[in-house]
Amino acid sequence: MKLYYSTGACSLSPHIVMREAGLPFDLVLASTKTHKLADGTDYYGINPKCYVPLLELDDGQRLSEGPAIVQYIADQVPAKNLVAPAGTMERYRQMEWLNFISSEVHKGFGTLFTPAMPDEAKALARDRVSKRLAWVNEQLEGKQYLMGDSFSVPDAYLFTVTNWSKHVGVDISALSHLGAFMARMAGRPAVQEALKAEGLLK
Ligand SMILES: N[C@@H](CCC(=O)N[C@@H](CS)C(=O)NCC(=O)O)C(=O)O
Repeated sequence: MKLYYSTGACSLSPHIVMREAGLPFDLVLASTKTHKLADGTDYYGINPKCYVPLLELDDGQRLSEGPAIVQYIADQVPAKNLVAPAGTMERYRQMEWLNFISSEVHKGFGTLFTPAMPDEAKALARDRVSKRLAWVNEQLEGKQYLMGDSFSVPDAYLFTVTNWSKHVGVDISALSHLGAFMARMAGRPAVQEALKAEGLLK
């Protein structure tokens, strides 16, 4: 499989899950700034949605949308329990988290990363993201990961988006459970490998 990513972008989430899964894959840089691959190919021709992540399967099919991609990857290695079996309540809880992180947190951060966005809109987005993260912080009380004691795919996504806080002035220093979660995630070998591969960690 081939995973198209941009450094530190939301594609870090499927990148982490790939490494947690231990599956072989090629990591292909498709910078959101240039949208060119290393060989000059225009990435927009590969993904007309014009964003990362994109997963290319061995049969050539292409799957987009981070929440779908992480579930697909995790479903390839059921023994690793990266996602609950389809049809179980636990799986719906994980989908509930993935959707929440996507629509309520990820896209709020998106506004903050948009240079042309007026400061007033950014202030509103910062406030909203902070509220959402404060709620997540409460949910993490007494838990190691979003689903309890073990890692599952929404954790990779939460780690990825929360990691943006420091770049856009979202202060999470008072959110101790979220802070502990971030430290726990950062200590996972798969997360360290993914960060190193993207040049985000020495
Ligand atoms: N709905 C998509 C959104 C992906 C997305 O927002 N990707 C951003 C990086 S975090 C991107 O590639 N943006 C490039 C651009 O908008 O030009 C998903 O969940 O996978």
